[in-house]
Amino acid sequence: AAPTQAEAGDPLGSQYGDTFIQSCTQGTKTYWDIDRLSEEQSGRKAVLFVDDKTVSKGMLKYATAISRESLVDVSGEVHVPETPVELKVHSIRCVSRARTLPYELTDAMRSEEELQGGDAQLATVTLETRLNKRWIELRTPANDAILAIQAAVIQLFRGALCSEGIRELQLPKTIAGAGEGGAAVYKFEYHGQEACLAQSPQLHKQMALCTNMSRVFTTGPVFRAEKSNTHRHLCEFTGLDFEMAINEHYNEVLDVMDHVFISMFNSLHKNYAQQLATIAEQLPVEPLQYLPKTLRLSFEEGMKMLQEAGFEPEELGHLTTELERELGKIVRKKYKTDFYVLYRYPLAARPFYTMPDPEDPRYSNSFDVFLRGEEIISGGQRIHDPDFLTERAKANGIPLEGLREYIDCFEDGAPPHGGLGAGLERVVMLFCGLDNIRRASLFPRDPKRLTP
Ligand code: ATP
Ligand code: AMO
Repeated sequence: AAPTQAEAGDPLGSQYGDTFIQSCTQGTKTYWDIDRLSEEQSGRKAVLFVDDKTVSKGMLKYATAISRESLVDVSGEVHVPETPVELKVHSIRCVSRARTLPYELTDAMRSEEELQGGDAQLATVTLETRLNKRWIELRTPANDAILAIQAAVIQLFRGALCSEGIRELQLPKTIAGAGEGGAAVYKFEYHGQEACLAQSPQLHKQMALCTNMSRVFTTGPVFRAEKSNTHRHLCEFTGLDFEMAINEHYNEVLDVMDHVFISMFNSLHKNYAQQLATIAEQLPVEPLQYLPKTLRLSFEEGMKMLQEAGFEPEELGHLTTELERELGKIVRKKYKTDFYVLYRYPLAARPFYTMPDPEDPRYSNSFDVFLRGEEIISGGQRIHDPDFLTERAKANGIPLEGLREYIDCFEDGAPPHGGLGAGLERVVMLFCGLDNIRRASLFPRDPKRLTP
């Protein structure tokens, strides 16, 4: 019987999958905390105990020799049914013996800063060590909660778009050319041709709009070969993308973004409050502030705010990570929000397919969306005129070979369109206020990490 419905004295039956963490003795009883009673019990605290008045010396010796994190098969009875459930062991068998852990789970539940200040052995438990032993790290409640949030983010993204009647597409990852820029792409030999791993679904989500579909979305792995060893770049991440025909203005894309992400944040706060509290316990964070409708500021307004605060941003160039963060602080103070859009970016800072602003071609019909002062989404209107697209690709030094069909498809009638792309791990990292994107990925890939 599952101990949720159990009464004292019920037989425990056989519970495969129990994990030993700690033991202590009180009187004649030896106790273990177990953290994985069974799937439906997960998150419920439980203890096992062996009473040496009722079991043989041999069995007690066998039980106390089982190492922490081993998996055991236990039969016995429910002694105390309320949480923490107490289970009295009649017999126990070790199913899989764990090696001595490189560090205790109780230490894995502490932040690296805390560990740095303590014992010399524990000071070696850095993020790097934790990523090397990812499977151990992921036995802690905070990491489990991060993965629960990650699963919810992709589900809520999909749910919000499906509820609008937008169709999900599966798009190729093996493609002929670099979608986002020439340098940062993984190339490989594909049956005698050179191929690339898609840096985003950009080309094909746009081509999908040259059919009868007017709004589409897709989720899936994307690959970036930049040697970006930063807290927020991965070499492989999960892209959350949508693309739509627009009637008048790329604000229509931002309206969909608003619906998807505000409803996502509301739902995460409502339905994942427990997980967010668990994460914040180990990795403290300021509560996220956001408005019912996303604040929209022009890039120029943003630069002006930075200048007024004494910074010197490039007015028509790239906004550095440091200045993005500074702007985040200024916006939070002035508008009480950590979630905002900067629109009308300088054209020079955007990919070749971006539509220039018709009134001032130094700018473009594009935007980035920020959460806690860092970019989580990029998007905008695309060029749908094939000649102009070719001209912009050439001007940006993008090789045309892999882009021929992409550009060609706009010759057969293409609607004005726009869209956006978010990075799942970035959204999770910044929503939860994590200091490093690797904590938001089950098995992160960066320029120095291809394993585990
Ligand atoms: P994204 O690729 O999401 O836009 P980003 O905002 O950091 O991430 P861009 O502003 O588009 O990147 O910058 C262009 C490229 O430079 C990115 O593909 C990114 O991988 C890389 N890059 C950006 N910031 C850094 C950084 N601080 N260190 C190393 N590489 C960076
Ligand atoms: P961009 O290159 O800005 O735009 O990427 C879109 C979003 O993907 C995430 N992201 C990353 N996450 C982890 N590691 C990386 N190296 C990384 N690079 C990007 C960020 C970013 O906002 N095709 C356009 C989108 C569009 O216009 O529709 C694109 O890929 O969250």
